[in-house]
Amino acid sequence: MTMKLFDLTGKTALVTGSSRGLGRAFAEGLAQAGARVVLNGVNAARLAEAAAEMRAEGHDVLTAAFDVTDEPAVVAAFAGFDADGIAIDILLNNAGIQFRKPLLELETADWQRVIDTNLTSAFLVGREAARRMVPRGAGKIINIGSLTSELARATVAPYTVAKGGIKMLTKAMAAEWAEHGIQANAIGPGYMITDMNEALISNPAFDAWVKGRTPARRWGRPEELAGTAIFLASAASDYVNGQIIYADGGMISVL
Ligand code: GCO
Repeated sequence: MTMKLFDLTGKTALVTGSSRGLGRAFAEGLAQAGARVVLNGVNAARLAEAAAEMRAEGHDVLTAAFDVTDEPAVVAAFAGFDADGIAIDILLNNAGIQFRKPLLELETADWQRVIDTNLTSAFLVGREAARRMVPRGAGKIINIGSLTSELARATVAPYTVAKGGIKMLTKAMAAEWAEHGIQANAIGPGYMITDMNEALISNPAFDAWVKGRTPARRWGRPEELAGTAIFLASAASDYVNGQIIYADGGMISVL
């Protein structure tokens, strides 16, 4: 019984921004739990490479190259899924960028680019997915937040605002879509070992700060987020809605 609860066999999961980094780790985890995975990104070549690697591991993988900030492209992508008979049962909104600069020096275009990529995309892709989940009376939406969904750090204001918005968008999705059998939740990763964080990891002072500020005294590994994603993507979370689960080594819980 227990394992059935976490079994994603027969389900199709779309993971945005999944050719590398956390998105790729989420895709691997959902595939290991039995899901067919649709990889997304803007670079078709990188997607094809990631798909080939995952197929070599025995996973059922499709690719869908589209820009999650481009509304016509998002609408067209889902029209393509419809035409191909692909029902997206699980949407994991992972796509995101980081841009570090003090607010006083921040260009509006850079602010907007981060908000568009990290927050508006979750609305655009979530809305298209939910338009198909509602009639089916079932669906799982997992938005990727951050420690900055709760706490601010200097020089990452647009990222922080977007991730705070992700937490509240998740609750808004739950408010409107839970009655249709859709569970919308979020994951808040801690400081993870990713390309996006390379500049921080290789900075001895920042590395020391993360290790001192995190009860687990270490950075997280992307694959350590997979279990939380599988839980939120599976029947095990059918009565969980509007939540954000932090997988952060305890950082958000301590001063
Ligand atoms: C930063 C980092 C963070 C982490 C993560 C923490 O510049 O502080 O990029 O934003 O990536 O979001 O949860």
